[in-house]
Amino acid sequence: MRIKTSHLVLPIIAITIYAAIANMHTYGCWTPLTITLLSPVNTTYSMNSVPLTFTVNRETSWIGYCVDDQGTVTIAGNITLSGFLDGEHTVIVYGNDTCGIMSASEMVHFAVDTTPPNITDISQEPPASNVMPEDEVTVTATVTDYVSNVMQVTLNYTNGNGTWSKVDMVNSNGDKWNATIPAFPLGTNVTYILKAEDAVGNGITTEEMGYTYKYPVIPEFSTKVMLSLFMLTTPLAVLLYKKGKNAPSN
Ligand SMILES: [Ca+2]
Repeated sequence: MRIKTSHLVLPIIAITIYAAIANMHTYGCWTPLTITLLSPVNTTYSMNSVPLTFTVNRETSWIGYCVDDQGTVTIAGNITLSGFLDGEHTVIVYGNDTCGIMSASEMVHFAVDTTPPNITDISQEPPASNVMPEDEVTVTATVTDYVSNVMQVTLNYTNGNGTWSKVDMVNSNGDKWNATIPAFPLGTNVTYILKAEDAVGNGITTEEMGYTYKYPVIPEFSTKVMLSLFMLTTPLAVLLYKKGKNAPSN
């Protein structure tokens, strides 16, 4: 009996499907490849390197990762991702199972913040040249931070006796922070430093920025005496000037 080619089509298809099913069964292809990212997580890191850690539920033939949509990089397993700039980032891990089916982890969003806050516009009231014994001194500064928020700003001051006092500065208006140094006796030389810290622990002091703030406590009468002298001498000077102007010239 002669077998027509058309009679072979169905058996071949059946055998192919059976082989494929057997192969899928042998290699567990019925179970989808699941990639679970353990690190990084959705948070802000204070270092520019982050561990890339993940698990898979079955054998893989290929694994790769993609950071910030910058292309896929092949890896053999967990690694450390490095060289991140401060800011927001994403990462996703891809994998092929032994049946050649690709899966992907969930995309993880995270941030990197390695920079301490910026302290600017530091001022005090009364000014450093005019602090008298009864004066409390209010110190004001602008403090900002890139990526994470300003967590804490402190004012540290000393009267030169070797000990430092610390007071938390209050966020009064936008990026403005202020705190008060108590009054000190006449002749005291006060030194103060501001320290700021962001939400992930990056800190800086005004001393580290190269700024030192000092003021002496001066006598209370000095300004009043100066003012009285000014009020007394000014009319006298005007009078002498007018007299000189009106005097007949020789
Ligand atoms: Ca920061």
